[in-house]
Amino acid sequence: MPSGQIVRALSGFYYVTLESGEVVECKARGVFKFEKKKTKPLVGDYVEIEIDQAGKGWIYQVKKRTTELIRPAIANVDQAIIVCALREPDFQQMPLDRLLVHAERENLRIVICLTKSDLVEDDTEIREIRHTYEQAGYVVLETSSKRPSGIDLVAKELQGRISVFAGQSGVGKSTLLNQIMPDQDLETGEVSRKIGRGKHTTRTVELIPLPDGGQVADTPGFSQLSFDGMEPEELSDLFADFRPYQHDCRFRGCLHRKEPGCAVKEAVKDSKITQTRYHHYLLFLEEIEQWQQRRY
Ligand SMILES: Nc1nc2c(ncn2[C@@H]2O[C@H](COP(=O)(O)OP(=O)(O)O)[C@@H](O)[C@H]2O)c(=O)[nH]1
Ligand SMILES: [Mg+2]
Ligand SMILES: [Zn+2]
Repeated sequence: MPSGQIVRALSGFYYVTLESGEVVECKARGVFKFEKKKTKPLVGDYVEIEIDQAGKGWIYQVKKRTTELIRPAIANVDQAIIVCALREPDFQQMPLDRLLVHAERENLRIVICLTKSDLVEDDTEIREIRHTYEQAGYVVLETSSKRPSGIDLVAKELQGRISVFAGQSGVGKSTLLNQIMPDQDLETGEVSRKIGRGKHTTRTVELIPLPDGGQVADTPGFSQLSFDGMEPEELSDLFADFRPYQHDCRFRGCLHRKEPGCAVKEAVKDSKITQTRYHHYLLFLEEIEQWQQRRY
């Protein structure tokens, strides 16, 4: 019984790459159960298939997933490359911080990739961004697809891992991937100058094998970024720069807001956590509480 990995899903068909490298078009035999919930096969799933007498492929078993993303629907991803443009559109910290929370929640390794560095003249801003996120422990890379520069650094981080690219439309994800994998020729979109946003050009979820091992998914990545279902107490653990301090607060379950003896607020005062990161934490906390109020 051949086993392989689903690398693409389209209109009820799953494309499974076997160990031999052959790709078989399959359908799923019903639904599968993991941890008591029913589930459909996902791109990224390791599966066992059967080829019937008519030559049709059937998925009959899906192996346990290490990770499971919902939007994009993809299994077994190890790493998120969070892509932010420095210009066109201008760098904004809030969407980055939001993506970080979601990637942390999925337990993914995280790399921050700052694109379009060719459009930045003064690198003060880049230094500040680096300072904030390297302090939090993240790998921060700068790239330009125009020069080009930094592309090899991204390629190195991708080696041997299954990565998903996350980031707003128009930041340069597909352009970057095209430079890493020139024979893929993914569709890219011109940024509309009027609205300053890119077109939605990337649609299907597909895992693309890398020349030096590993795979990437060219998808819009974490497209629904609500905090629905999250608990307020979970949030500070998803801010990597809060982690060294959050257990030193005077009160257990401290939400680092107005509580006395808060080690996180102390770290903000000492510039070990930036004001902006702390401010975004407070905003997200409020958002989570609002979600909860709506639920109960
Ligand atoms: N100046 C500059 N433009 C870039 C760079 N990377 C991408 N772009 C442009 O940004 C636009 C959106 O790129 P695309 O890869 O489609 O973004 P995606 O939506 O994130 O996949 C395109 O017009 C690209 O030519 C870069 O490094 N420098
Ligand atoms: Mg794209
Ligand atoms: Zn605290």
